[in-house]
Amino acid sequence: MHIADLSLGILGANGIVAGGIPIAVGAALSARLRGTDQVVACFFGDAAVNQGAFHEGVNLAAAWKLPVVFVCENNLYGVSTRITETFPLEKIADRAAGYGIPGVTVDGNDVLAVYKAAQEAVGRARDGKGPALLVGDTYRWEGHFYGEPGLYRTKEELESWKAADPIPRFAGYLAEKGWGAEVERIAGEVKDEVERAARFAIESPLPDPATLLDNVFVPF
Ligand SMILES: Cc1ncc(C[n+]2csc(CCOP(=O)(O)OP(=O)(O)O)c2C)c(N)n1
Ligand SMILES: [Mg+2]
Repeated sequence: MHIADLSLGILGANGIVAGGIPIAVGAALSARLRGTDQVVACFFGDAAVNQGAFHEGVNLAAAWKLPVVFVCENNLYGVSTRITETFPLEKIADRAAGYGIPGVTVDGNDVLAVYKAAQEAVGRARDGKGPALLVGDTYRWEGHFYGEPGLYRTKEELESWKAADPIPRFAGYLAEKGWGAEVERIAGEVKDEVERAARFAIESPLPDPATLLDNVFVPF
């Protein structure tokens, strides 16, 4: 969640549910003012769509036709609250009609379906036609936080979603197309890279406490 890398255009995240949405709209306005062809992809959970910041951000982006794609990962729960307890419509994507933008629901565990829907929404945004709301139906296997008892859902529900795991599903598709060896090669490379990164972290010295407040305050 809390990943940032400005060199890759990843502006970061924050712990405020829906807090990233107005920031994404600001980034899209910045792209417009700078005259670039950048499109902002803004990710949030199902809980975010009931926040005021969602309404304000999506509304302004729609009114100004800003280049932003709002991507909602709908995993049915905000922490332990099932979406049916807090959301009156059948589909989150139906909210888009209230802003006059396209709302698309996609199987979030189908890599190619997500890619295709994202490609369309990004192309539209880049053509100056404004934002879209893209909702991927998916699931979170683990708790919202570590050690969570998980009493709000059944074992059967969890198991049925594990069976729909997008990774083996896509790997199976690639293997059918004759790309099995390539998938294994990439998986091996990724495993090595993760192990190298973990070793680097373990072997690196702890940060100097004197740097604690670096990047927290703007120097005067
Ligand atoms: C404005 C705000 N209210 C409440 C919280 C406490 N809180 C943390 S996560 C969360 C719900 C997150 O739901 P969702 O985005 O669907 O994430 P998931 O539980 O699926 O991981 C809440 C209410 C918060 N971080 N920010
Ligand atoms: Mg959720």
